[in-house]
Amino acid sequence: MKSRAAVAFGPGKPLEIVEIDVAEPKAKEVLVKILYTSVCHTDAFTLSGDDPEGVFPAVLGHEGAGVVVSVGDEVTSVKPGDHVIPLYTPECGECEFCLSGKTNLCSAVREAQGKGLMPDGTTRFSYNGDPIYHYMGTSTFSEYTVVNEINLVNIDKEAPLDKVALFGCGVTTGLGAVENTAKVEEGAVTAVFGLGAIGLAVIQGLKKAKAKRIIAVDMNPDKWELAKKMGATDFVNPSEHDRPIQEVLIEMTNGGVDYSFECIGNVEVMKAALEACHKGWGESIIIGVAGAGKEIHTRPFQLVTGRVWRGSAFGGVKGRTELPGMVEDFMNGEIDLDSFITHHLNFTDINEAFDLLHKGESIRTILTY
Ligand code: NAD
Ligand code: AHE
Ligand code: ZN
Repeated sequence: MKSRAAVAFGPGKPLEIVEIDVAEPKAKEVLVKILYTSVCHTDAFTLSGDDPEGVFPAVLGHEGAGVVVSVGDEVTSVKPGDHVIPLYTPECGECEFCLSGKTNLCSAVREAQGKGLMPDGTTRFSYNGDPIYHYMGTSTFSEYTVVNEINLVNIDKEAPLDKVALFGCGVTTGLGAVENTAKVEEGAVTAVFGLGAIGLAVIQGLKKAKAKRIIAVDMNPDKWELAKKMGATDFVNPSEHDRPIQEVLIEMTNGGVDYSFECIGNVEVMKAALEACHKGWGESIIIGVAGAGKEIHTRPFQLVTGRVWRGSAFGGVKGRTELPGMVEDFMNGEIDLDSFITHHLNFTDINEAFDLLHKGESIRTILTY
């Protein structure tokens, strides 16, 4: 079938809205009509050419929601008409990773997914007869997309898809990093570096966990208002200090924070976030995605003396098992999604959504097909 899509033809180039061909779903695959998508910084990261797994031309996009159109053979968990959220972290429930009880990283289709391919080594997208790559197992920047059944969660039909699309990445990642990865306890002293959707969702999670202090760190003071609304108690702008920001935080907290979260993707900030942690027990969670060739560094003594570095992907959340519950929490008013939605645009204005994100003017733009 034909589908409107925003195609990334090459690194650093604006997306082009074109009509692509989308093939029928094969066995264990599903054709989904995406109704809403938003842009996460990771899409911008891959489009920039910094992603070692970035392949072009591709249909990017991994934060969206839609309706099942048709299913391939052997699909049992969804049917046409079901409302779904595509998951870049799938859940097969059968692989060594899924069965370990230790991680949400499913290995069933990860290798092909990282190459922009379906598990049979081919793509379902083409343009003028040439293949177009998939992205993160989701490709929500096409009105019709084909995904593996295990990359989909079936959700409550009553849930507003233009809001719960945010569970596809940003909000789930931030909330999960607090609850599953850091396991923050009541009364904790915390710092959050980077106040985009991820950092703000971390703040919302910290408020829920009853953290005593939530220090929000960002170079852009315009982010403070929303951070405060979400529950931040202090704001620090590194550009207003002429010494390492970790020193400022250690002084502010009488020895360092119990937990810090890096939500930017900057390896120098990752070092600062780790070193801002309290000796003996402070834990720093890396959420931000850093570009090809970048490496983290600190004196090993920082770890010898009890600080811990952890990473978090999709907030440690097992999407098919846990997202229906998070959707219900939103419906019951326990999770705020509305505050993240700063802009609405038509899908064809997707490059404007990228510009707003780059300029720091948006948190999330909901794009309507
Ligand atoms: P965003 O662009 O909306 O937010 C980033 C924020 O960081 C901005 O407010 C910006 O002003 C601030 N910032 C940039 N440089 C800074 C610095 N040196 N010091 C302080 N603040 C600085 O991005 P986002 O969509 O919230 O994504 C944030 C990061 O999280 C990205 O790296 C993204 O790729 C990553 N991410 C990771 C996961 C995961 O599962 N691990 C999931 C989603 C996003
Ligand atoms: N492709 C990159 C890594 C990208 C990355 O770290 N992705 C995060 C999700 S970002 C969502 O906005 C993630 O979940 N990673 C785990 C995984 O299996 O991809 C690279 O460096 O090659
Ligand atoms: Zn994302």
